[in-house]
Amino acid sequence: MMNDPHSELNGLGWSAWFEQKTTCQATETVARVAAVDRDLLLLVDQAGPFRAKLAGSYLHRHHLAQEMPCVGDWVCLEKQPGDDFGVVHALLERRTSLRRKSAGNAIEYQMIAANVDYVVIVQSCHFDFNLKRLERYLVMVLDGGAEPYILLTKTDLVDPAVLAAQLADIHSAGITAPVVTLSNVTQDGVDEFRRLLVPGKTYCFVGSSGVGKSTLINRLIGLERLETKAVSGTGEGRHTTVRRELIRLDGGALVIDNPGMREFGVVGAEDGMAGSYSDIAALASRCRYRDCSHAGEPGCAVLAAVQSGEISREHFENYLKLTEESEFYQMSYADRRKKDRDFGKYIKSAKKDLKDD
Ligand SMILES: Nc1nc2c(ncn2[C@@H]2O[C@H](COP(=O)(O)OP(=O)(O)OP(=O)(O)O)[C@@H](O)[C@H]2O)c(=O)[nH]1
Ligand SMILES: [Mg+2]
Ligand SMILES: [Zn+2]
Repeated sequence: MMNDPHSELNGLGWSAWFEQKTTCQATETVARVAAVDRDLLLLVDQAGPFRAKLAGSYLHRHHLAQEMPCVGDWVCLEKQPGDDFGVVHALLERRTSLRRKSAGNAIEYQMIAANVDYVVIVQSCHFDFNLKRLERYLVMVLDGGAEPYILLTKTDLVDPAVLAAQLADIHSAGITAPVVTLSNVTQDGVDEFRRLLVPGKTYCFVGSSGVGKSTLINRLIGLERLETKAVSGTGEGRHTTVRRELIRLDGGALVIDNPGMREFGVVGAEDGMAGSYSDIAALASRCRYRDCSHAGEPGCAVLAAVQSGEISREHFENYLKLTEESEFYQMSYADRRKKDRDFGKYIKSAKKDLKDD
């Protein structure tokens, strides 16, 4: 047995792997990043959660996005006894990373989360299911060294035959990652999913906005802790979650909620695509859902225009290809853009959830 002076952190995801990599000085302690707001951090250690900031010297020496702490990171910090505010001096090496290449930048990555054991790729079987997107997520997960789970939600909204066809699609694409299906409305499958969660392991939930990530995590917590979309119709639509955060469940597993990926259609207006696709952007503003993906939703003005021949199918498909790429590479763009809520207020509520009592 290896002597691990930090074993009291095991419940937060610590393991011998990190002990071997620790570069912390004797005067420093170790904690895990539960949430980040620029250079302000919410950390958690065996004593519970507390606030910290990044040392100025760290900011001087590190400039790439992936060098900044992200949710799930382990950090070395200095904290005076009795002090409830820490100063972070270093990041520990990451065992796994969930990250995306920044568009048009060869050396920079956008970090989604670090030291995640399992990434739960969530798609709703109602309108959101997309095999190509699923495959890109799988590549991202495997590239970062974590293990994937595929989770199809909203099974209450589709015919069992539709769900069966999606499962068959996944299977015939040669995807071997475990697939779980559930409904947050009927609770069908929720307990089965809960039983998969292993104490001390970290699960990161990713997927489009509105697929039910926060709703499920709330069920797992047993509290309406995370903000979810007000129940209105089927819930497809705009982003609700704006912050990545690490939450400990009663059963001992650690979960990270994420804001949804940017949706199709919004990207064009802001990313220089508006010029060549301004016709589609203009039509998109008349779709029933503000963040319509033009993939078959009711009241889609873009698809109607394709059907009537007002815009050519080829032009539309090129647009989809482009938006899908930018959507994928800019997952955190929307949440960066989103006005951040008061971090202090958030920390108060988060502190309750991370308390070890
Ligand atoms: N019918 C049905 N609705 C669901 C289900 N799960 C979630 N919803 C609804 O879908 C909407 C979106 O759920 P959220 O949990 O906020 O979705 P999210 O994935 O966290 O979305 P973002 O935070 O924007 O990324 C809400 O109105 C939920 O009530 C489900 O299994 N079935
Ligand atoms: Mg959410
Ligand atoms: Zn549309």
